[in-house]
Amino acid sequence: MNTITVAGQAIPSMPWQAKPTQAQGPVWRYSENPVVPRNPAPGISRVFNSAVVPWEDGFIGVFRAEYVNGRPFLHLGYSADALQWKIDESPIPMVDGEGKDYPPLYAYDPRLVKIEDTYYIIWCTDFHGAALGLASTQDFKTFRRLENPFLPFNRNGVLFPRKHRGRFLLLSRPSDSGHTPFGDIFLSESPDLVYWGRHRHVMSKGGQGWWQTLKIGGGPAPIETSEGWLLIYHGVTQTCNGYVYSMGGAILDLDEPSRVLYRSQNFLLTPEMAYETQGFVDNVIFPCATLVDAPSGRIAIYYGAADTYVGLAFAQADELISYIKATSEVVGDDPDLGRP
Ligand code: BMA
Repeated sequence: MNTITVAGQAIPSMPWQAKPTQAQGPVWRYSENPVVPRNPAPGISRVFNSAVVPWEDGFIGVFRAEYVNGRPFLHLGYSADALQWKIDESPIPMVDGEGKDYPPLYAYDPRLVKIEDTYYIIWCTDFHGAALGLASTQDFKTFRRLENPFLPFNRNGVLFPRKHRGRFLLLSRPSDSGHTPFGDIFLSESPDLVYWGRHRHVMSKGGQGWWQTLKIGGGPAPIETSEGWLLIYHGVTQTCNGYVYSMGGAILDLDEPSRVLYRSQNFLLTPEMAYETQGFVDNVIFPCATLVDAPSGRIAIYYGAADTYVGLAFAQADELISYIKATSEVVGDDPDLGRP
């Protein structure tokens, strides 16, 4: 009997394919991947690591668009079916609190989440080094930048989809100025999206799973379920040919989300297909968004592939959660509150 329930809205029109019989593990790829190919709009050479949400009669997304000069910015994309995307040719116009233009110097790895009646974009921006940028919109026309949550260096921010005890929750991975030779996931909270504190350690890299020995980072916004917050994340290992980015899964306590209840020691998806193993950066799977149909528990996972494409994968919430529990290995003080 299915006793695992998922919070949130029904999205019956979201993409879905049944699990192929030969699929291994609880996550399987969309057969027509990638969903965003190379050169998807004039001046844009690659789109990857991007986030989508339901919007009006269809879907809208914030896409990491790498220009023909190699610099990344955020562009909106529109779709009726969340599979065929039309990417805007101009970047998202950001303004400050007074309505004046306030464009980021660069922008990458966006996450997009709706909290109450507002959509928030969090991304990696420049602030004397890589830092988290934050902006809000209610209509996908006006995008107001808010204060950057943290000092540099921090490139990986993920907001929870609802307030917890009246506060916004943010997962992030503080780092150094380089390509992060270390990295655990931390949790911070804020009453107003300006002041952040009560920092807690959530998850360590490492454990038996060698695929996540170098660093880990949050992926899509956590999904609220009866078993806890389902967190899809990325883990990185270092090989003699460079880094390999895979997808992992964990379940955080609903009341105390800095506690890890379960965490699969196995990756959920690792680079295998040509669009994941060959691209601008080979061997990267970087999940940034999900669409979740709460009544059926269907999950569509959008991930960047090889820093070149947007890929799509599917999972069924109860199967995924059961797998994470069955293969769980919590690492170090993962199960603790993570207080300083
Ligand atoms: C990370 C980020 C991601 C990128 C990944 C692999 O540090 O910069 O944007 O997908 O590296 O290159």
